[in-house]
Amino acid sequence: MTQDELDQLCINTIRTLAMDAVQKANSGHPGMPMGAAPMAYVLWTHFLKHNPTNPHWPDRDRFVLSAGHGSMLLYSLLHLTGYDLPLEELQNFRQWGSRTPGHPEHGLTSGVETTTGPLGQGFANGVGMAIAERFLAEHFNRPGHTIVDHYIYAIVSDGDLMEGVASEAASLAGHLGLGKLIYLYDDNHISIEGSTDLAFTEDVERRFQAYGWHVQRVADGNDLAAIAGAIEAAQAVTDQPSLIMVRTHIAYGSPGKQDSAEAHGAPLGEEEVRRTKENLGWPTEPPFYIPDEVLPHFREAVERGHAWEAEWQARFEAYAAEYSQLAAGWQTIMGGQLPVGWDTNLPHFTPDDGPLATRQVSGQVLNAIAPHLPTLLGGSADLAPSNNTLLKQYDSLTSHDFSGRNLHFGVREHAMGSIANGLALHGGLIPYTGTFLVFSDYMRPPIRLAAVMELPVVFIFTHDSVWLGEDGPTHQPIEQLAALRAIPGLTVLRPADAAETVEAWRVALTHRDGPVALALTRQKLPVLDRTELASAGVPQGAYVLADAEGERPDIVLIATGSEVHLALEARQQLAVQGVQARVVSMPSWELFDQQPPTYQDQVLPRTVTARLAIEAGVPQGWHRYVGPSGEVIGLDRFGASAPYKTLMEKFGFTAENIVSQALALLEY
Ligand SMILES: Cc1ncc(C[n+]2csc(CCOP(=O)(O)OP(=O)(O)O)c2C)c(N)n1
Repeated sequence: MTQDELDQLCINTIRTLAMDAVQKANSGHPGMPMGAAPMAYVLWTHFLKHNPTNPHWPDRDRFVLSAGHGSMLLYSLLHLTGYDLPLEELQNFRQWGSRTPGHPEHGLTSGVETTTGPLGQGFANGVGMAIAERFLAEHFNRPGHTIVDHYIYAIVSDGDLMEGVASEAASLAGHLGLGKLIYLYDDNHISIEGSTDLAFTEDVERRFQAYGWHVQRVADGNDLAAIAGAIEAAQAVTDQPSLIMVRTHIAYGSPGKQDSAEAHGAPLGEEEVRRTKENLGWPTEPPFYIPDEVLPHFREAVERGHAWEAEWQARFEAYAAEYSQLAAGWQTIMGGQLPVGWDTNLPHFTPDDGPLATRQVSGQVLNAIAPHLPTLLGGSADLAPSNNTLLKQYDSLTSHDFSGRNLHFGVREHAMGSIANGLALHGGLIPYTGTFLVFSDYMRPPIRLAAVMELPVVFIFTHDSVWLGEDGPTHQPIEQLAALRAIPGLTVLRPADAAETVEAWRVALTHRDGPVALALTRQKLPVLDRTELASAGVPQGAYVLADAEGERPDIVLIATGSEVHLALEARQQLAVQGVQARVVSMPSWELFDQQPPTYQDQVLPRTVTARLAIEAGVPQGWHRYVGPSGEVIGLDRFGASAPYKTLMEKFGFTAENIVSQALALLEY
């Protein structure tokens, strides 16, 4: 058999596995894998530096299937090249408990670098991975010792390129000159509704050139030599990301469905599968047929992978011999651990420090921990001075200097979230982002995906309530806290003062199996006197900050963030009237929900049914804590443009109103 024949056999194996799996599942997307199989084959057999038996080898190339609906392409490649994904898993495509879900899921299937499916996300994740690669190379490589040196490849589709998040990410990638980023564009002219002529007629080539990308075209997606040549040329360009536009045909080989949107998201049909196999010169039976010559050829990846990793390991040992501290640091961070002593310089605050906005405290914490966490990397979507996200002792990360620790995302919240996910996915970095809480809506998709993937990303949100004041309703979050709390697996923290903010950061950094959102104030708040009040019980999610005098509280006031101070004031006023109130500060619902029932009952005793929650946001969800006899002081309307103290008066966020509502609850 000639090499050409073997290549065709391998490519058609990918195609037919995709067709058969989708047909058997009676659901899925056969067309994309069939069209993109040749480019994937070239990339995976000639270029991708990976080790199928150790998918976590840190210096592997990353491969992102941004067009996640074509998941069978990836599953075929993983199986064929020798990852832990037996053929039975492909035969169980999209079934309960399989490792071949409809869209690739990071953490479930070995070799899947990121969860994709929501178009555009993988594109932007890859940009984060490429930033991570350059940053780590800059921080860890030493002359004669290269331990970080890999590419980030992706296959992206029309849908990916149509999504705004890809534009944001592409723009930043071009700006930063991410030369290790090489994307193959499955330019098949078809999306779900039909031809891309319906809605996508821009000049992609010139668009990406304008972003600063190196762009090439491959006229025939079956021309393996042209694809290989383009990848080589892309590798040779080290100061620009690369887009290789590969003209492909959806459902290539299918007599009835090639170039048709019908092949996008439905099985070809038994008859069409048979005709396609015949057309490709393939036996029509059995399904999931892998010719004898094919597997050994693909499985050469295993040997190659071993050799690559062994060679890297030897390099790492030489590096460790010369730079033992760096090597130890590398192992700590790549293991996802925090260096010992990372928290030694965490600041401590007392009321003598005067009033402080929690965003200010957050900035101080970041600056205190940054020297101990050399791979803490983040920034803001052009709001660093407001979000207090700047690491003051460090430079900006620029296209010329990747040692910088301040990442300027530009006004690109959506890509910021997805890039931060990419930083986390790459490994070795502790990513954080910053913007106003109201704009969390602009980055909700990556926050959700960070939660789906259980990624340790810290999302900083300042200006966390209507009390940001004069900017008015467009900038004042109302429903955002509730919306974030609705995301499973996301831990939302809204600290009430400096001490709670420090502890919130401690939680954020030690919480390694999911994202954390910090909601921080614009306005200054007094530092609570912890000699009189309880210490900040942030890890428990809620704690008794100030208890009622006597045995049992008449009422429990539950508040978060800035409203805790109002609750404390109300407690004192109630005491004058003979009502014993307990104040519970509740920085995090999620953490409180994880406490044992005994603790929950200590904080919110079942026997005390008079409960009043106070939070400057929609009341949605609070009833589970205040119960049927409780009440919520919240905001069921958008805000208004005015000084925040006026707004507090107008919206009833005063100690006096809390007192009168409390008394009403107690039917005084
Ligand atoms: C954010 C998002 N919107 C919508 C979809 C649904 N969807 C899946 S694939 C697709 C477009 C398909 O076109 P293309 O990207 O060209 O893939 P191909 O048809 O070539 O397989 C759409 C709209 C999605 N997955 N993600």
